[in-house]
Amino acid sequence: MFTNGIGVHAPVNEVRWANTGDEKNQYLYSCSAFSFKIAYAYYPAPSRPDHIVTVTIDNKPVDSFILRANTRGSLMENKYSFADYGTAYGPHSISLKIVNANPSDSNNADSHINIIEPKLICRDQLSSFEQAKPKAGPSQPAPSPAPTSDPVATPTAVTKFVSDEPFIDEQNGYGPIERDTNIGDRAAGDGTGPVRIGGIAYDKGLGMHSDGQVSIDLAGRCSRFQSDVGIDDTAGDNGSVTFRVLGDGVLLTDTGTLRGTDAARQLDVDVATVTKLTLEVTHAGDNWDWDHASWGGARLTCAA
Ligand SMILES: [Ca+2]
Ligand SMILES: [Ca+2]
Repeated sequence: MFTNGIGVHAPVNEVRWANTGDEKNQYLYSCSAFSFKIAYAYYPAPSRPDHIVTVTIDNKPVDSFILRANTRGSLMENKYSFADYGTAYGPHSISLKIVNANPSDSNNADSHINIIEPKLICRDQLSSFEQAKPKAGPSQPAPSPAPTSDPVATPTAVTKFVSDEPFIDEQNGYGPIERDTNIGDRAAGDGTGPVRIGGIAYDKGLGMHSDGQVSIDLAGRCSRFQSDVGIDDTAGDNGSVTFRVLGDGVLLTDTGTLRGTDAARQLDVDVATVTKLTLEVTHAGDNWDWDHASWGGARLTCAA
């Protein structure tokens, strides 16, 4: 793990890591794989050209793909095992090169690109992503709504809180996603209290910020997803987001725009056939200011 992310800007930009022994650069030769996600910082951006991303290992291009201008980019993890490229003991250098695909285009105004969670898998080392552990929520003297009892749950069903589950991928617009607290500031774990929507605090939940997305593996064992959603009270009357729930990439529900002045919206989604559940927050088409997006009491009903 190098950093949580790196912002780059076309027309041409290259990020390179090498065996310098520098504090910021791990010794690559103790590592077995490299991964990253990449996405545009701003979306939509109608005047933007496509961009070409090239991955180079030991000065040899091993992959190249296009970041389509009319998308946010790929939120999937791109992973490269060094053994596949003849460097079983780790390479001397790796680099990511990002190039404006339209050389005659001099307007790079919308070409802000984020390299998200560039990550090394190394011996005796876990990435910070893998080290991320759920933490206990703050004690709450104020009354908080417990999850309502599930009328369709059978005696063999259990309630699982999303904030207690491992994330199989995640992206967040401002620092990492917070478990059981509001988003706070940019640092991890700096939430200022529980997620709170319309004056109601929730012991469990997720503090997110647009544009963000998190996925968990349901393994086909869960029947319902339920959550209250809204702009966190830490944003006051500011902010505007949409909350979306996707199952295996298919949109299941979309709240439309919710603003800081809106009450919490209750979601109750059938996920019986879903393997990969994705919770997404968008900036609702205006901007990212104060888009403190909270999932209050986000939970699943699953087979015991
Ligand atoms: Ca934070
Ligand atoms: Ca917004």
